[in-house]
Amino acid sequence: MATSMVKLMLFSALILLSLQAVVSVTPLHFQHPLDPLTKQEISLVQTIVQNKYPSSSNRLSFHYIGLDEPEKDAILKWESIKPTVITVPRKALAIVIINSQTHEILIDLKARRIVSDNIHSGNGFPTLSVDEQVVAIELPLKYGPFIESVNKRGLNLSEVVCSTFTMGWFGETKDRRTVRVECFMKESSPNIWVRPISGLTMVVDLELMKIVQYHDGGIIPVPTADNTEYRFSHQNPPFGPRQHSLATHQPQGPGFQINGHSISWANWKFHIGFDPRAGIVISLASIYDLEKHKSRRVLYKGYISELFVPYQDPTDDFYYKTFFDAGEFGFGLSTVSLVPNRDCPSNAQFLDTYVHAADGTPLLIKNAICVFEQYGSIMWRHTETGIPNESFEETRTEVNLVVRTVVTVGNYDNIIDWEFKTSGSIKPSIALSGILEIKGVDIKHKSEIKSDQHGILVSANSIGVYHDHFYIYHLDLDIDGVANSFEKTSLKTVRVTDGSSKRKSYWTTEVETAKTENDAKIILGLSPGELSVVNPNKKTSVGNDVGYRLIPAIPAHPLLTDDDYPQIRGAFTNFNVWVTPYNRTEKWAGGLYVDHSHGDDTLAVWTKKNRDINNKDIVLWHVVGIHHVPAQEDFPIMPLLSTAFELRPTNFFERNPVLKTLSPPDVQWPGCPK
Ligand SMILES: *[C@@H]1O[C@H](CO)[C@@H](O)[C@H](O)[C@H]1NC(C)=O
Ligand SMILES: *[C@@H]1O[C@H](CO)[C@@H](O)[C@H](O)[C@H]1NC(C)=O
Ligand SMILES: *[C@@H]1O[C@H](CO)[C@@H](O)[C@H](O)[C@H]1NC(C)=O
Ligand SMILES: [Cu+2]
Repeated sequence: MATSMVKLMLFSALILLSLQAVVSVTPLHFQHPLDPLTKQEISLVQTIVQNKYPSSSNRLSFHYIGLDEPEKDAILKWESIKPTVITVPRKALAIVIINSQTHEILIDLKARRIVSDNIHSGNGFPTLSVDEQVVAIELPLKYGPFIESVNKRGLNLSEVVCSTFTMGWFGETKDRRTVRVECFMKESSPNIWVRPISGLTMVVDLELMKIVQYHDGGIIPVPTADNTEYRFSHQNPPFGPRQHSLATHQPQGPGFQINGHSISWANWKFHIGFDPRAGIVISLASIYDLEKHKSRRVLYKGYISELFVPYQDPTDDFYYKTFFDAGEFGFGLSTVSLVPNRDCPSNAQFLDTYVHAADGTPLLIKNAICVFEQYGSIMWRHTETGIPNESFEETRTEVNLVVRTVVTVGNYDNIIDWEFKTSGSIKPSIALSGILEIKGVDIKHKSEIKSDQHGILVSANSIGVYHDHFYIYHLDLDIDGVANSFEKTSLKTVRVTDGSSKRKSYWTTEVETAKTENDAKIILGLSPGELSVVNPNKKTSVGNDVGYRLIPAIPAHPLLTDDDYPQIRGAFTNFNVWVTPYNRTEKWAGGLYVDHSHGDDTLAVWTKKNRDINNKDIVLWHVVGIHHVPAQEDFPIMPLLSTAFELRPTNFFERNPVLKTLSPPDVQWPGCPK
């Protein structure tokens, strides 16, 4: 009886879950002005552009179709007056290559008309489309000189798989939309990335869609397929270690509600947007203050603006590998479906989303985002042993909310989490998995290495090339209001020289408020201190400015020289922290057109204006980096490597905001005696 009851409950929970999924894809809810474009809206963009530029007489491909975000003022007004009273413009931006020219087409979705249509004339090209890459990777298989190279190596052409790689920019003045194509051997293992056919240079012109440059630098053995398999169904025993199930059982159901793309959970409310380029976008995050009886804004908008991955091998095969994954390939376009029970725990709920194909057709990404609660550590505790005969303990369980997506760009998988804590912290984290980019070499053992191989021999004939992963977060914090300041609190040693203490030294703090952008360019390192965004117009009852502190990720600094082309393009990595005044168009830290970019539209360039940031609407940028010296454990597939930072309230609340929190009720497992 009890079990069938449980089954019934589970069954209805499943129905609820699937209903939730349906709700998320059909616009039954009231549309939020920050909601990602719907399937219908993407189709509308496609139709409007095709009507102006009929495909019978024009060659067009869509490289971006996304929400043209309303001005912040409009959103804030909408939010305060409530949705039914005020309408916010609903516009889409389409970046379309029409007859080899890049158009920025702004479309009013309500009026169903083109607002503006401008041709981009600066440097750089839009995000690549998946469709053109699919065509480009087929070209070598029909290209005589390549077939000859394959035959010369005794390889089977039917087992060759190719992939596209953006070319970067190395000072050329004449630019064409080109990509490099490299090929790999499939054969008995699907792990193509560790089996490159090295030594070939192939360049495809994407406008002409043909191979325009080819060079065979000589035969280098393709690494063996042995021990490169990672699919469970194709592996051989022994298996292990064994893992035991760990179900999260939520007898009262989930503690969060999803309404369209708006989430409410515990004391938090926020909106989940999605962009073909940025992927997941967290907006309008506010926390309810139990004492002030109101919701207080923390984050207006947060997302990953760019990911820069420069490889550190200067030779012909690799020098150009200086990727900008968000701008060149699109984090949204590269978002993959999450696997229930594996990528996200069994209590997760999923959101679907739409992106677009090169012809403008909407494409569904099922289970693109998951939301779930998980146990954290202890929220707070104390065991009191100091009161005679009255020892006791008070302890609170921490349950956090996680929003997760996975972005797979070629060989690498980026696990992107936004974790919310009831204590007021937001903890964004990045974790990497997937497969190393391997360079084939004629070396089977370390003892044969005579010169710098620019990486680590992770397997016979396989160099895992040195590289970095630099993510830059755009964090438009609005701490209890829009006007904020950026503060650096330095911890300084003070020497006692006047004999007033038995101590010879102590430390104290020194606070500086950044006046302009230059004051806020921070290289994190040895000098201890705290970085915070405060609202100088709002004070706590004892007079502190309300604020949020950045507890940064382990700092990573670029090692390339400032005059090196990739570093000019990726100059947003020059500092770990930057602050800019809010500007709706300054979204992409590496520039809007980052493929073949010249670095003339980066965060480093914008901030040269050294604008005023004191008591203004400001945006915090944080670079989260990983220097990757590969190791054998990263082969043939890499266990998660992660880094995180925290945005933590600092004098934002009057006291511990979870002082009166309720721990979750103890779980009585069905069928278990009490
Ligand atoms: C080449 O690969 C194809 C497809 O896997 C296979 O059918 C064929 O037998 C292979 N040819 C040789 C010569 O091994
Ligand atoms: C604590 O308990 C012990 C034993 O029950 C008793 O002897 C002692 O007087 C108590 N101390 C106080 C401060 O109450
Ligand atoms: C916003 O940023 C763009 C790009 O940096 C700049 O051209 C424009 O002048 C800025 N607008 C304002 C109001 O500062
Ligand atoms: Cu790496």
